[in-house]
Parts: sequence; structure tokens; C-alpha cells
Amino acid sequence: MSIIQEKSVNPDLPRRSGEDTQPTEGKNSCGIEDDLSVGEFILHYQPKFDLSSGRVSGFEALLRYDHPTAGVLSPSDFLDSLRASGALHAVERWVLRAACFQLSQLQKLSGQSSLGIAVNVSPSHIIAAGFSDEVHAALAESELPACCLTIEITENEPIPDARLIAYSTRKLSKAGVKFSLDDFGTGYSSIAHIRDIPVTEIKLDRSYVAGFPGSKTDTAVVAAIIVMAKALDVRVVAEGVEREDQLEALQEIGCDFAQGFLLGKPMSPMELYKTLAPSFPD
Ligand code: G
Ligand code: MN
Repeated sequence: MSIIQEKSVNPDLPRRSGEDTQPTEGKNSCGIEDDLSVGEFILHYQPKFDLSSGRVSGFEALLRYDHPTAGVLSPSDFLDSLRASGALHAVERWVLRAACFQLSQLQKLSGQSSLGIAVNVSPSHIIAAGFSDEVHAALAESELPACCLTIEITENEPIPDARLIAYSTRKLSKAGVKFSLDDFGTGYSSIAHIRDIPVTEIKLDRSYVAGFPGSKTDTAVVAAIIVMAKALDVRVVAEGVEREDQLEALQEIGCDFAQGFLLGKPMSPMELYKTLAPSFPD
């Protein structure tokens, strides 16, 4: 494996045989439904800032699909197709390995060994047999300490079995892996998950952050979530911070971390290495 994986090989995906592999035209017709190997999965990294120190504490690995004709697509364009094709877990497994590897390289190149990496994983994958072994393997092969990995539990599918997810996450949590509830306040997220799953962090959905501090309702929700999180000793990450007034108000209200276009857009591994390790060759 080269030191930079600007573009990593595709994960081992199921492929429909005997079908036309030409991408189709039109909205969301990125061809992924027809053939998951016409393009290439890549990762972009978005910085997460510690609001008390103002420093980057780590990065979230964001999945993208680089399609030969449609360009770089976001998960909203292909996640449903990926789930329907049965390949979601295989792709998430690849994300876990690639992100741990690239972050470990970044730690070595930048000399910043405390940088963390957050990876999005669907609840159905977390409870699947072998998930804990996948996580341990990704950490071992990248030589990344468990405490540098945060698994963001995505809220766009229901948590299938609360007892199973609690069991699976507790085992990994004991080994040092951190868990975070993504898009908190929307989708299938529930306050019960904070009680049942050993989460160290919740990510405040960007729809609340968007109306903060202008909207009275959004401000009340943000304030209430921060008070609850503090009482439960859970950190809060504000997603989608795009404006100065949001950032200032979030700092004032005691939000712990922030992510968003104002602070840093998602970047390719090459951009990341060049930003954090300026001596990195072109
Ligand atoms: O739900 P989750 O936080 O995992 O979603 C991450 C997605 O949000 C990424 O695709 C990323 O590009 C996008 N994103 C990151 N920061 C911002 C932002 O400030 N505004 C908006 N609208 N989207 C953002
Ligand atoms: Mn996320």
C-alpha cells in the first residue's frame, strides 16, 4: 500500500453480470444501480474543531463516489442504491480500513499523534456478526490506537435491536473506541440511545444549527440538548456551521466542538496531507 492512497481500490462489491455497464442519464442516475464498479469510492476529510482551544481535534471521513461522467457524488445520491444492492456494509468496511490507514499516515507525517478520525457506520452493520473483528483489524493493520477512532452511528436507518447494539458498542468501548450519535435530533435518533449506548458525543443536526441563534425554537432546542449532554457527561459537536454568528453563539452557549464549511470544507487526502504536513512533496 503506498503512503498516499489518493484513490484507493474499490471495495469488493457485488456486480450484476451480463448487464450494460454504461452509466444512465438523469437525476440520481449515476449508474450505481447498474454497476457499482463504473466509478470509484473515495474519501474526503472534514476537520472538527475544539471550540475551547480553537484547534483541529480530528477529521470525519466522508464517503464520495467518483463517477466517470457525473463527477463526485455525495452519499445522498447513492446511499439508497447502495443499501438496496446489499453492498453497504462492504463499503463501510472499506471506509473503516481506508480512514484508519490514512489518519495513521497523517499522524506520522504531521507529528500530531492526538488527531482523531470519525467514521460513519450504519446501525445494522454495528450489530452484524464480525463487526468488532473488522474494527480491531482496521486498527491493527493501520497501527492506530483505539482511542483515536470514533464511530458515528448514523441515524438514517432505525436501530434494529437496542440490546444488540448496546452489547456490540460496549465491547468496543471497553477497548477504547468512541461512539457518537450522528444527526442528533432527526431521523431515528432517540434520547434512549444516549442511555443505552456508551456514547461520548452527540452531533447536533445541522437543521437546528442553521436556525441558531436567529430562530427562537432552534435556539431553545440547541440550548436544551447542550444542557442535557453536559448533565450526562457527553460532548456536543455542532454540524453544518456556516456563519460567524453561529460560531460565536455556539462558543458562548458552551458547545464543545464544531464542524462546517465556515471552519473547513471536506478535502481530499492529498489536500489534507499538504495542509498538516507542509513539507509533503507534490
Ligand atoms: O450527517 P453527516 O454529518 O455525516 O453528513 C456529512 C455531510 O455534510 C457531508 O457530505 C458534508 O459534505 C456535508 N457538510 C459538511 N459541512 C457542511 C456545512 O457546513 N453545510 C452543509 N450544508 N453541509 C455540510
Ligand atoms: Mn457523520
